Amino acid sequence: MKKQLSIIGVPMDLGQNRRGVDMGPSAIRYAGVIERLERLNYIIDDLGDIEISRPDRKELQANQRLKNLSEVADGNELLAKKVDEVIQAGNFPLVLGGDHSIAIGSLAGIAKHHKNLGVIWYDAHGDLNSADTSPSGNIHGMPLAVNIGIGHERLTNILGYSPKIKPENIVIIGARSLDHGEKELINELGIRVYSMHEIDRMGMAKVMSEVIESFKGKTDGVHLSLDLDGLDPNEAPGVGTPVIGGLSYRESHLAMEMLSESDIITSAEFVEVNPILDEKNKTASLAVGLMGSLFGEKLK
Ligand code: HAR
Ligand code: MN
Ligand code: MN
Ligand code: MN
Repeated sequence: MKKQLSIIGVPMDLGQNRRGVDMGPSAIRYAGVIERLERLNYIIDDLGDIEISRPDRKELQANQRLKNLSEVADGNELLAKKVDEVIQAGNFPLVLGGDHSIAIGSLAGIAKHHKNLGVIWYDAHGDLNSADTSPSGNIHGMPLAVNIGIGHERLTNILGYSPKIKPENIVIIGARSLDHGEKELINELGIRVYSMHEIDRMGMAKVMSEVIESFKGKTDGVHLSLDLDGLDPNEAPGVGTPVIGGLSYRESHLAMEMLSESDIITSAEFVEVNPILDEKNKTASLAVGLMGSLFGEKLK
């Protein structure tokens, strides 16, 4: 792993309906992310937060099928440029959300530096909706689709190219809430999914060995997009769309340690931390714990 990390906060809450997730980056910083990673001898450059424009109150969610489209697109454009700069400077981008719509900008900035970027989508959801299939119109349920080139042109064409990633380079881990249209797309494109069912049967160690093995030699970088709602809401209550029956902290901790050992991860984002829905910053602290493991913290 590169030793220079650039942290980018994205106070985005317009990809979904519940306010408060825009405070995710502050909550994660408050939970001690910088100190935690500095202790592991990383050189941290905290670039602060991307500016997100606020829609007019009466304009808010004017387009019910793609809520806050122009603000979400603008914020992601800025994020994409920032991430691109970080990679050009030779640093590892660590993006803090914000709702999951920010994966549109992160991946736009990252994928242009790779021919075959692998993506690990750690999430209760598939985030494979488009305006046509979305039950909610919330863009945070769409970023993975956008990144494979499906969705509104304002979103798919950020930084002027599309698609960003190939379906065969994606692995979804922790899924337990997929919409009808998402399931169809998964089957049609053969996207690999380790749902809770497979994780229960196989165990996280086997799942991660398979994932890591499948990326080796095939991808030229792997992005980790970790949505905190992939974890069980008993342990990570501070998320906007909790789904029971999720991954435990232990399983997730093991997954991060195995990724750390494999040394395949080249960029990462942690999203959907909502401190207003949290209990004493528990979810942000858990996110920081997972970052510690991902970046090599281990009791020897
Ligand atoms: N699938 C539902 C939708 O499209 C819920 C999506 C919730 N998404 C996130 N990100 N929290 O994973 O509205
Ligand atoms: Mn998500
Ligand atoms: Mn989710
Ligand atoms: Mn451990």
